[in-house]
Amino acid sequence: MSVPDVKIFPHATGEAAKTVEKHQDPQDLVFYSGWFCPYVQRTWVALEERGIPYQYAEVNPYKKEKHFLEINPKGLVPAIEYKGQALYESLLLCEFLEDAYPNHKPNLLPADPVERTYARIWIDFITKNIVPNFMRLVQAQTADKQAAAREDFTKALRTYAEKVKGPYFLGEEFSLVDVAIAPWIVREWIIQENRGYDRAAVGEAWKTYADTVAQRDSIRRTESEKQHFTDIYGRYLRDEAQSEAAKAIREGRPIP
Ligand SMILES: N[C@@H](CCC(=O)N[C@@H](CS)C(=O)NCC(=O)O)C(=O)O
Repeated sequence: MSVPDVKIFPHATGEAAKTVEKHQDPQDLVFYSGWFCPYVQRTWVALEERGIPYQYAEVNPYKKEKHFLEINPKGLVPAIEYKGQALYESLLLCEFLEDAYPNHKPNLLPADPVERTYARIWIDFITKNIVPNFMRLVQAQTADKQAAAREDFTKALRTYAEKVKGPYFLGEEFSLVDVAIAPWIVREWIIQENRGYDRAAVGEAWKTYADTVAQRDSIRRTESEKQHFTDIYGRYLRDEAQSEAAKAIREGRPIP
């Protein structure tokens, strides 16, 4: 595997740094994180939201260090080591936390099987429509490609927003659907500042929902300061990023 030389700011800042500070002690669960990563933020929010004890470990996934590849052979964050066993994939980790810590409230998946599957249907929609179109928009270099990606992204958000019961996706309870989309809500400023995207222009339902999710405590507690994202997102905005996800978007493949 080739290892690109990727400079990233080495640690969390702001509210996220305070959270990291509180999670240094050894625990059964080690959370391998990259402070900047939206997929990481999903699992991190689930841990925080449910008060699960964990030890935070910062990793630069671009370095593909041997120890980390033993934890996740894909070399991607987030990953978890639970009592010595390695697990990875952000949404699967969130589901693992539901299964392994059923008594840590609130549960993020509904108990009812129909509701549970309904939640997963919309999580799948986020994975297949919202996240890839966000990345396409960030990486698009010409005005035409940006307009097309902006249109597809906005359309996907409108489809999603129509189903929001409010204040959260499933209604009163914050759920894994909100967790799955939240990291891209708090990163909308990137396309707002660089790609002519406007949250309000998507529609009132989206704006109200996105504003509500962004205010959630667990989301705020896992957020680093905006200025430290500049290096990372600069590479995506110039379409120079060599991450597995960036390459997949460039080549029109699904994100790994
Ligand atoms: N599908 C994975 C995606 C994880 C992912 O792409 N993480 C990025 C950081 S945001 C990473 O580790 N990239 C390293 C690389 O691409 O080499 C998940 O949901 O956990």
